[in-house]
Amino acid sequence: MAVFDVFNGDADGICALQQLHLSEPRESVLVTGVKRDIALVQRVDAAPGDAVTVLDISFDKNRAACVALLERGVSVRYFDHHFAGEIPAHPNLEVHIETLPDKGTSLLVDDDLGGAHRAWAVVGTYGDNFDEAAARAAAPLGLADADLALLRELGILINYNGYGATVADLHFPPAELFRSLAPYADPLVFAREDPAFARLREGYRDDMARAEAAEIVQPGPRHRYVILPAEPWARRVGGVYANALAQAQPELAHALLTRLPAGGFVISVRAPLVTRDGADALCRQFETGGGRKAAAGINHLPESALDDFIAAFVAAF
Ligand SMILES: [Mn+2]
Repeated sequence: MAVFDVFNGDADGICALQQLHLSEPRESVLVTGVKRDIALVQRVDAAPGDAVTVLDISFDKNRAACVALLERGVSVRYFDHHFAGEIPAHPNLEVHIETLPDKGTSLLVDDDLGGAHRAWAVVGTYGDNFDEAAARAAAPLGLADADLALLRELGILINYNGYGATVADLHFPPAELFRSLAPYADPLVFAREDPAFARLREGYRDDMARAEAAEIVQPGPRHRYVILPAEPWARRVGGVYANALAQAQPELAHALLTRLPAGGFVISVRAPLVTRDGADALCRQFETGGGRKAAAGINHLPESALDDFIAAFVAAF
């Protein structure tokens, strides 16, 4: 019988899997990708009797592939906190899905394991930006402030490693990063001793420094945007830098435009943090736009539509 572990390549996905492997050490086939690569179950080549665990990717986006596995006689165990839609009842499907605003997959796995590897759940929860939930989960561990801060930094760095257009953009392919973490029962030891941590910390600092050197344009009274080049560092750091800009100027709306290798832009929009509204409505005006009220994006804006986008951005906020 073969075992497959399918997981989002961000911190929440990796730390969810880390907890399961520490509890049930096993050989498995790892199926993962960049953070936004979420249609992963369709890549699983399982046979009748095999077992598949899926972590931190929307059931809605993987329903058809899961049903196909179940019909083939494969058992599926699913942990996630994104929109799920309808979940079929099947004797070989075990589901742990909750869609609370501050509970990620690492905490769902932590529930199932009775808190056995809590420190890793805390790392994954910080990675998903659920700072208060992470601090609450960490309270029983009685950590010193500096150690809690190190768990938070580790979560941010593993999350940062997941951003890129393809795995080639990343410092570490997510499966490789997982294998680096796997021997460590204590994430603090990983952070202090493993060279992968130092490399992520340096990469993060370098990428942020390059982003901060790019010109910030102010096309309106409440509007700032930045254009980044078609380089791997820009694709890695864009989402993190957009959040940093928004936090530094909470009254302002922000747009981060990253040039695509084939021309045009991929865009991240952050509504002013004081209102957290309007980003989705702006982005939906463009063909490949979508997202949430506070944070939305456009997957491909042609170069010729740049002026239209800036005008719509100024009109929207
Ligand atoms: Mn998550």
